[in-house]
Amino acid sequence: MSQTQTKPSEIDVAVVGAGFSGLYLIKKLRDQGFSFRVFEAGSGVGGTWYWNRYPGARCDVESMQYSYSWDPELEQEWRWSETFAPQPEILEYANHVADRHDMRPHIEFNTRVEAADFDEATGRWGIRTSTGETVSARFCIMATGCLSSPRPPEIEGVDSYQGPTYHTGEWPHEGVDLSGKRVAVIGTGSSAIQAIPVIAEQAGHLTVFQRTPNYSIPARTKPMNAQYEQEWKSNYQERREIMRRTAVGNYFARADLAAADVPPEERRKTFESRWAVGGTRFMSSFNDLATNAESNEAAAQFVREKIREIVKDPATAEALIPTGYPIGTKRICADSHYFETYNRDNVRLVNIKEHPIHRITPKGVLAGGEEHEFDAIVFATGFDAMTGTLLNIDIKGRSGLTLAEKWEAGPRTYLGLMTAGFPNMFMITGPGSPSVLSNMMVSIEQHVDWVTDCLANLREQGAEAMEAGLPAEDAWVEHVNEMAYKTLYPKAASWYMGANVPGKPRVFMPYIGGCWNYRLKCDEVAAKGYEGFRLEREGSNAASQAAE
Ligand code: NA7
Repeated sequence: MSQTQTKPSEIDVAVVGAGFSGLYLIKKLRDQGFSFRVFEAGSGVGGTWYWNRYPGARCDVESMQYSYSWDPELEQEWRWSETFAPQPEILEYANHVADRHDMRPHIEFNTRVEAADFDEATGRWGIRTSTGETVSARFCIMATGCLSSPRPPEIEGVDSYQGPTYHTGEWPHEGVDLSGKRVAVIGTGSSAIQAIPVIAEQAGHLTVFQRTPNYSIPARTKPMNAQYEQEWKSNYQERREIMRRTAVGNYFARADLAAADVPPEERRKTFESRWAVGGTRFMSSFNDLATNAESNEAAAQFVREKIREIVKDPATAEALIPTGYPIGTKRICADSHYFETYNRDNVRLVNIKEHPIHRITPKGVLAGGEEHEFDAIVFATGFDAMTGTLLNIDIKGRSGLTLAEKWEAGPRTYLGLMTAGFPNMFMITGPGSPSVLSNMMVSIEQHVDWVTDCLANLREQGAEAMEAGLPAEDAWVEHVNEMAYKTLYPKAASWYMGANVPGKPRVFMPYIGGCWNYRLKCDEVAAKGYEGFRLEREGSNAASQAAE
């Protein structure tokens, strides 16, 4: 008997996705006594950590900081093996949480939500799934993740290739044996930078096709030190609170000095010490690296020198040097021996800006007039980030307006939580919220808490519907934009800007104003009776603007 036959088709809340957002939603909605169902396209929990099983995948947030704060016992019991957890361990953690809290009965696996249709007459969402069922839900919560629609390579001839191809974001669960093989990796973003050193060790020969060189800092992951772990475990709640009060949701020392205010030798010393510690915190060496072009260039120059020191072949080193965009404005990478990998005899870099890929052939890749033959091709070509997954669902709001129509010129949300015209549809870490610019665990918990408190509040006051008001949404979109353009971020053709997808509007999608400021704003809005949202009370069709 299928799971769905025993489930109600009328529920309070439909949740889309069983990653870390979906799992925490289960905990909260169950505690609050809502009826709900969770739909998950994969066969297991974990979201991004379920799909991204490519060799070398690991988190760039320290493991002690990349976990839930809502289970204090688990926080003490769970043991991470390394300072930066590898993907299998994070997936194990997600599975453990699901089992420990008996969450699986709430989740329908292998079930993709294909459409969500708002019925104005009933004020309910019709959620149509890939099993053919349509569920009626008062509320719909999109816990669909920010990097969950892998982008296939738009390269001519892909289908003609006769060997196996793999996308890092859809890596086979059974693993891939690349030993002794001639392998191509196309792309040099975070995924490729993590995968390349591991693939190089297995493969007979590896060729990397690079379009844009990337800045990367050594992660310097190491086995978990018992004393360090204990320090965290003895101070967890206090440190979690400190994390919430930061701009990016991480616990580490931030400089309150501007690079512009210190002499070059001192800058260098600081960069050296951050490089030695490792990880993306390098970008917090000074407080002006994201805003001051000269300071940023000093940091970029430092990393370029490191690349030249590490990579022995000068021509390869030069090809790997990132130029033309400020450091950190494409997501900064954290690697384990990435640049060193180019010193191996079995690794070759092809700079496709100089030797463009003409097409993929039955045997391999034709680039710069040369045909490279491969036994396997790995596409590390990224994602249709932040909006791709939402827009792949046929979402229709009031008057049949589709989300794709509404977001034609880029995503428009109020606080990244809701979008006007789509009542009762919430997004977890949606565009217009700090999301990918922060420790996702911190942002996920903040959003799930805010949304579920909101649902409880609506229930208490007998409100049936809530919707982002257009004026508040317009003001928020303007604010998100204004904040982004105070920084150097819009200068890069990044996935933050939608620039990696041809035809996608160029809009800086996440909110860069900082996690803590953002949280204060969300809390203030709630405290003012959901200021800027429109609430509809029971028995009344008239929407009322929440108290100013
Ligand atoms: P990214 O960061 O979007 O990287 C994708 C890479 O693939 C990047 O180097 C692209 O070059 C390259 N790319 C994309 N399409 C092509 C084609 N057609 N030909 C050649 N090269 C191409 O994705 P990741 O998966 O690495 O990382 C995504 C996020 O996941 C990451 O930031 C972490 O937050 C986790 P480009 O730079 O566009 O020139």
